Amino acid sequence: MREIVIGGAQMGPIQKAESRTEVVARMLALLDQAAGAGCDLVVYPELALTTFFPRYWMDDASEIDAWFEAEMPNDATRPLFDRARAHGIAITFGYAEKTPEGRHFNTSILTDRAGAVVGKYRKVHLPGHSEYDPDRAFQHLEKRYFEPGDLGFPVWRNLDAWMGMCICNDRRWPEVYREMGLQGVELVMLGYNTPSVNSQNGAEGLKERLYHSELSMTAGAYQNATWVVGVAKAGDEDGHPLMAGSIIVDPNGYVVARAQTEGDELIVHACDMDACTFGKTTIFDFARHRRIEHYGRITSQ
Ligand code: CDT
Repeated sequence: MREIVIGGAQMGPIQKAESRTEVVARMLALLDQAAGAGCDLVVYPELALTTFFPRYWMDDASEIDAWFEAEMPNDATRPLFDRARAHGIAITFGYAEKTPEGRHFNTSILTDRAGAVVGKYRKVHLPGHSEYDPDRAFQHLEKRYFEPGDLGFPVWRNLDAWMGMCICNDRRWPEVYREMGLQGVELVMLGYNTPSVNSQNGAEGLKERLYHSELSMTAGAYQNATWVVGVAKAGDEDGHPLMAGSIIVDPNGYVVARAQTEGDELIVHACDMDACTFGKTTIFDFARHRRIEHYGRITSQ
């Protein structure tokens, strides 16, 4: 049995005025709790270091860049890497990345137990819009502040398992799981910031938002015989509610751990990576059963 005890570190709201240092202190508290629970790996949300700033219209480059990290780790996040190394816990978290060339990505990284970065992913599916939209109840300007990711969907060997990452809206796209599934992924980790209401359809309630999130992750898990860990940043950020619903999903598509609150909350499950083997060698043995001659439209349109 290849068991990895995974902690999903859901985070409650981060207000606009909250500093990186204050946020990292909360992440450290969750990490210590995870160490106490015997975790080997902790998954934090998308854009874990700040409020979900794409809801704010900005035009000034320096105002925008203030939300981005030019290096990782940096002074604010080094304590997180140091504490993770001290506990021997691998971590993954999301942040806004500004490259040395001045490019902007919605990024997540993965470390090993020694705190070394072993993987980086840049969000491919950027929802929302790039210009101010007066018809929306609130803005979702990811297409303004980020470029689509340029790294594809790699997987990495870490903690004796094949691990991959995606970010928030990516979780709704079956191609994302399949790209990693074709590389034998056993654990997909993702964070999200999902508004509790649809900015373009006020009738769509929280119940439906939570259902679609869970449906996407449970289907991705089952159809690729992989564990999926989805972790929210939730709660009310300066009057803007984000939904919770963090879950750990097994390779049969069953939810085995679920957050109960919209605050900082750790969910934990001992995940056996060998539980992926049955699905990968039977119904979802891709090499034997896929019929790619009929899938041309998926990449040509
Ligand atoms: N952060 C993120 O990708 N959120 C989206 C909201 C979509 S509404 C524009 C999500 O898919 O959850």
